Amino acid sequence: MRFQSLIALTLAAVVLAEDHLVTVGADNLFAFAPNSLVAAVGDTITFQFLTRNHSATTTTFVNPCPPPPGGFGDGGFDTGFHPSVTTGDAPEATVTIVDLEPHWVSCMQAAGAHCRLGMTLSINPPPDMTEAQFMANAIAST
Ligand SMILES: *[C@@H]1O[C@H](CO)[C@@H](O)[C@H](O)[C@H]1NC(C)=O
Ligand SMILES: [Cu+2]
Repeated sequence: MRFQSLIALTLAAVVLAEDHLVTVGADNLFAFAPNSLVAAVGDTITFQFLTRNHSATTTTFVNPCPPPPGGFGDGGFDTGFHPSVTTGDAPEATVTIVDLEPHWVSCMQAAGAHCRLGMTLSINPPPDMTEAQFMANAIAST
């Protein structure tokens, strides 16, 4: 009985953790898709790098560009650069969400040039800090 409960709990944990697929550079755009998502602790995000040579790197909401190498903040991340390939499967990088804080993501490429084109992704944005505002901050970054 106790053993069965343990198995049930383990299965529940496995089922509850969700992987969120985010494409990077689809249609050759400077964009993450989707560009906003809600993730739980233990969820993963798999970035699929489709074109050019991008990174997914956490940064600040107010002054996003360029994101710092290694990524900003506790629970932040940096996939590093992933050049796209012309044959075979697209490169992927998977990160695990470790808290429910907002995380603001952009691309480090070209000293922030991609970031300033509005290449942004919001993870767990609170109501008063929207993806639209984050993108506007990125475009206005110096
Ligand atoms: C990808 O971008 C990084 C950073 O600019 C650069 O160092 C690396 O050489 C690039 N890779 C390719 C294959 O272009
Ligand atoms: Cu980029």
